[in-house]
Amino acid sequence: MSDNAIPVVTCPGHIGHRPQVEVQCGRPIVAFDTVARMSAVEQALRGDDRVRMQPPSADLAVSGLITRVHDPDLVEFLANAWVQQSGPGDDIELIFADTFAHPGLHAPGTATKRPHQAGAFGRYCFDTITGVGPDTYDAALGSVATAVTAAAHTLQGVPLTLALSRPPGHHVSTDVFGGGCYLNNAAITAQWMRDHGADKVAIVDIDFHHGNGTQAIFYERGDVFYTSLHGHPDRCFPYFTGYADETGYGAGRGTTLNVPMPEGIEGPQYLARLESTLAATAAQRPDAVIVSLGFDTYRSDPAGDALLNTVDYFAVGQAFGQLGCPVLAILEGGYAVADLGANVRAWVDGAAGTNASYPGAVNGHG
Ligand code: SP5
Ligand code: ZN
Repeated sequence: MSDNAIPVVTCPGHIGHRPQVEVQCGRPIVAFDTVARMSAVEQALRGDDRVRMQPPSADLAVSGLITRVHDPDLVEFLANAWVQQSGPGDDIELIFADTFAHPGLHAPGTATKRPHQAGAFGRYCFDTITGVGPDTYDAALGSVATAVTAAAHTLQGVPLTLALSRPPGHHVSTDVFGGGCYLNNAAITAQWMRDHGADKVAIVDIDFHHGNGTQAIFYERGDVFYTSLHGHPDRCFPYFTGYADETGYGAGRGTTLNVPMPEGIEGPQYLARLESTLAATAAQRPDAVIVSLGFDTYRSDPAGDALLNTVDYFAVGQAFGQLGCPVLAILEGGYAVADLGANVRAWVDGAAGTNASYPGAVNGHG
């Protein structure tokens, strides 16, 4: 452990969030976002002497930060959902929506925010894969605290910091959650950095899925640049966002950049897209870059159809390490648990400029 160690902030509260099931296309399946994901990542980084692992700051007043980005009604729903909607004596372990506030459902001219308590889940959630259990909200709060604790290092100029946030966050907009996410860690953290001295923040989202929530939160703002590489919405969750013609609006015109990718993309083609995305990011001259760091672009990941190898994450990390501004990586998805730890370590090796030997790696370009 040295003075220029890489801060890695852990997320102790995540273990309370243990979804057993999610429903994909009407079929109940074993939930993707397991506790084991984070154990794999922690185990891969623990004992790495470049890294200084630390828990989130206990005194962080997270609730005030969250409503800088999220609608207080969404936060209140999440805080109370389990208690209000799980029946007494029920042996249910997770609650879901059964009716969604689809725009076509509302009588013409009426508010879209019908407050009916029984329908609240379908008002605030957009899918059937994001259940709420007894400790989900506390875990989500801890996940935010992890990211913001890490961001304090970034604001002090630390070149590389990691937040091992779980549950992930990038699918949550101002007032709608989904995609296995409950509170938008990256967006809340970007806002916190703006509130604490950063004039311009860029978010580079390399989770396999489009970060519809982060995009929506900053779509009409010029102070937070959002860019994403993701599976094309013509075939990939969350389907309705992430097209290349979504480029921002109003004051945010030109500060959203989407790069939808074809099925089966391999490392070299992926890295070429990443390089031009990062060039556009650097051209914004951000004070800091937040990486929404998902590993579901891995070739054996069950949630995506990209074909990256472990060595490619070394090259991806290198590209971020060469940006020339402080980088804060916040974990998002990544469900190939057996290789997740190695993939995270490869990314850290690349971003930290470690002279690791990765078979097949070419300096600077993987
Ligand atoms: C944070 C994160 O990575 N959330 C994304 C989770 C996406 N889960 C995939 C959902 C895909 C559903 N499509 C299944 C098609 C079978 N009919
Ligand atoms: Zn994802």
